[in-house]
Amino acid sequence: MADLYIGGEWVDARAGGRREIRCPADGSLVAEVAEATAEDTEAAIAAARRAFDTGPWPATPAAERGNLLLRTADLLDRDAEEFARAESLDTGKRLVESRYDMSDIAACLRYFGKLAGNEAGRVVDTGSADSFSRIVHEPVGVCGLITPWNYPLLQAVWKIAPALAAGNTFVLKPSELTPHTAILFMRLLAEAGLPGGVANLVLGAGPTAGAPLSKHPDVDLVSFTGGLATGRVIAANAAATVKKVALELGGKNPNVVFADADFETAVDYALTAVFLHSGQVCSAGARLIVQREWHDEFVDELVRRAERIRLGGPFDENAETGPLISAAHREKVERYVATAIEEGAVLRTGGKRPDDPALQDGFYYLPTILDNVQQGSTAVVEESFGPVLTVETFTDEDDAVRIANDTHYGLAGGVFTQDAARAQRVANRLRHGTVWINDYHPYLPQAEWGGYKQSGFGRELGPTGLAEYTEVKHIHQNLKPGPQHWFSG
Ligand code: TXE
Repeated sequence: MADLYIGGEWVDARAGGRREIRCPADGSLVAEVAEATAEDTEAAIAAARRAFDTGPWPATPAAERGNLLLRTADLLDRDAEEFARAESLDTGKRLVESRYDMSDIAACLRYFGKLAGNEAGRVVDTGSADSFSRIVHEPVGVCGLITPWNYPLLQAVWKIAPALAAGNTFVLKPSELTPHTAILFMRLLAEAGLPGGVANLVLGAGPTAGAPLSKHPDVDLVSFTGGLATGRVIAANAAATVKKVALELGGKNPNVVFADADFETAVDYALTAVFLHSGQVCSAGARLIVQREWHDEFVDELVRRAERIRLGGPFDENAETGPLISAAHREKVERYVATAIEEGAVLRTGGKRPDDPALQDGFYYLPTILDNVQQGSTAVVEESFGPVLTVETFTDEDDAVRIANDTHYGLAGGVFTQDAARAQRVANRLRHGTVWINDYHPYLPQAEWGGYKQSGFGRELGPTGLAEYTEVKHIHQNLKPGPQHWFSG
């Protein structure tokens, strides 16, 4: 089936490549999709360039662009179940979580749909009645959007919605592991009335189908969510043509628990923070940093509860979390745990694949807790991106902040305490882009999302998220034009 979307047409990969998509929960074949090469991506870039340079979209009034996003949100609500099932088959995540994702996506479309018409620009005070200056926001141009497999459509729409609201055209390359909701979403955009060539979709591997989006001179902006190593490659590629770059590169997110927190609440959130979607969340609270006097009791309780987490496939209603995305990813998590143990971590639970015969065909890994990890060790420095919690302890507030900030990442973190002043002090001192107090993981489309340090740069969501996709132009008008006579002759 032709499932690359280029210039408003569904086409096959020019070289005829195909890729099997298999469900990580049981290895079953979901579908075969086109595998693009760089040539296909270049054709998609050319289509996006034409649509930007000569098409109607960039000059469409912002409120109309916003209305298109609002219509798309309504269409997504209509088809939410089909989308959720497709997302679950590709990712292996529980259907109930995919349904949440779809409603978050519709909320994001509505947020940017409404924001689109509010980009008013401003008048600049020139201090003179003889001139008039104003600032306007314009689209950047052709955007290359590269997204990962953990929240496939959500992460794509965090980029697509502001890009379209601002009047850009784009080429999306979703993860090669999870292409289906991107295909379905292109159909919705077309149904909502988006002109051909504004939205383009290529599918396939990063180094082949994805790389032109960070290199090609006709791409003006590249926005990437994924791993740190790939982010560095993309930023380096983009430097050659000085593209605008936005990167979200995950985190090694601290969850700081003070001994004055509500015990039950803190335990419960500590579990959700790290084991939601088996840890495959960029903001996963994978580093528990707990006050020393609570350590033993708190970790014992976490272990007890982690051992009761039920694993299962997307349509198993008893399952509480699902598999990892691929065999290769599970091997990465296994290597991470083995290295942590070699470096002195104490394995308190998990650390292996489940024995349940029903789970043997999927890429499952047991919820794992590693105690006594040392600052600077691999377990504390590197993302596992799996269901693995590491435990560190602290003595006082300064110690907690120092440990929580001791990472080259800076995406998100949590603080649990019943002392309101302490909560604010610690939140202010954490060098992480989002801090949750007595909470973990809530997501608001109207609040900026992005990382400090090597978690990336540029912001998604919120008004700044829209600003990432605009250029700012200053238009200055002389209201009393006439010769200036700078030069005597
Ligand atoms: O990610 P990649 P991978 C982290 C997590 C994970 C690690 C590696 O720690 O274990 O990254 O995961 C495309 N030019 N995160 O290998 O490579 C690729 O096809 C252009 C955190 O799956 O970053 C896919 O579409 N594109 C993260 C996308 O980049 C390229 C979510 C992400 O893949 C490319 C996922 C290239 N040269 C993993 N190489 C988060 N921030 O949430 C790859 N790609």
